[in-house]
Amino acid sequence: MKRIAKWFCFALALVALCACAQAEGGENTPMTPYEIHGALHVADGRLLDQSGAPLQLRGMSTHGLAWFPEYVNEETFRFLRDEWHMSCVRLAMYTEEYGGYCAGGDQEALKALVCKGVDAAAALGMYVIIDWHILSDQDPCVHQEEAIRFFDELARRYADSGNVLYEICNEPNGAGTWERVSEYANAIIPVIRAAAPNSVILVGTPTWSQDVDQALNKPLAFDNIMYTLHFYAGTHKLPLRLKLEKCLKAGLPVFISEFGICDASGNGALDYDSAEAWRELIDAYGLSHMCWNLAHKDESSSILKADCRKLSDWTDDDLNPQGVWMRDWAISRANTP
Ligand code: IDC
Repeated sequence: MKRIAKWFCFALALVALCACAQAEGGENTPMTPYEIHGALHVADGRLLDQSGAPLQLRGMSTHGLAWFPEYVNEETFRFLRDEWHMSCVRLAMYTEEYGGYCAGGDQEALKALVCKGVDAAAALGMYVIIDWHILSDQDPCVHQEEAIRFFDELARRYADSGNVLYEICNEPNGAGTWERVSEYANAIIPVIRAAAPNSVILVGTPTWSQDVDQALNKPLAFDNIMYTLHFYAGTHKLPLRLKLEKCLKAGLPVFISEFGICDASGNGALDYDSAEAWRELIDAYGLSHMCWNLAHKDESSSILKADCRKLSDWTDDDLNPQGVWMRDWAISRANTP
C-alpha cells in the first residue's frame, strides 16, 4: 500500500512538472532575457540582475522615432533577440529636432509609439530604454516641465515593469553643464521613482555624454542610477577610453547607451581599429552598450542600406558595413551571459 502511495505521489509530481514546463512555453522554448535576469539594480558600480549577477545589456537604438517608426514592432525586436542575441532596445525620442516631442511633434503619436515599443519588448521578454533624446536643446532644463509630464505618465503606466529603463537626457552639451544636468536630474528622478521606485535610471553627461568624470567628481544622490558615455569610434579614441576606464576603476556605474563605429556625425568612414579597442574595453568591464542606429537612412551609422525595406531577416545584402560588424559581434557572443 505504502509503495502504491509513493508511486502515486511520484506520478503526481511528474504531471505537475510537465504542466509547469508547458506553461513556460515547453521544453524547446528558450527563456527570454527577462525570464532569466528579471528586474535590475545597480550596486558596486555595476548593473546587476535579480540574482545579483553582473549583466551586460546589448542591443540597438532606434533612430528618431518620429522619422523611422516602422522599426518599432515585435517582428523586428524578435529578430534582434533571436538572431542577433540582443536583450535590449533603446527607443530614441528626439525633443528639439524636427518633429521632436517639444518641437511641434505629435506628442500623443510619439507617446503611443514609445508605448508600442515598450509593450513589444515586454512581450518578448526584452529590456527597453525610454530615451528622452535631447541634442540641439543642449541643456535638459530647457524642456524640464515637458519631461516631468512625460516621465510621470510613462512611469505610472510602467510602474510594475522591471524591464523598463529610463534615460532622462540623451546628450547634454554646450549650456548643458553638469550643474544643469544635476538640477534637472534632481527634479526628474523623484518623479519617476514616485511611480516606479525600483527603476534603473540613466543620466547623460556633458559634452555629448562624454564627461563621465564630472559625474564621478560630483555624483547624484540617488540609488540605481548609471551615467551614460557615448562614443563614435571614428572620432573618439584613446583619451575618451582612458577617461572612461579611470571612472570605472573608481567605481562609477557607466552605461554606453549609444555608440557607432563611424564618426560623430553619424556618417563617414568606419574605423575598425578604433572599434576593436572599444570592443575590448566594453567586454573587459562587461559594459552595456546600444548601437546607433536601427534605420535605413543614407548614412553609415544606419545598420540597413538605404534601399532596404525589410523589417527583419536581414542578410549581408541588406546591411551596411556597420550593420555587418554589429551583427557579427553580436552573434559571436551568442552563448555568453
Ligand atoms: C544623428 C543622426 C542623423 C540626424 C541627426 C539629427 O544619425 O541622421 O540627422 O542625428 O541631428 C549623437 C546623437 C544622435 C546623432 C548621432 C550621429 O545622440 O542623435 O544622430 N550622434 O550624429 N551623438 C553623437 C553622435
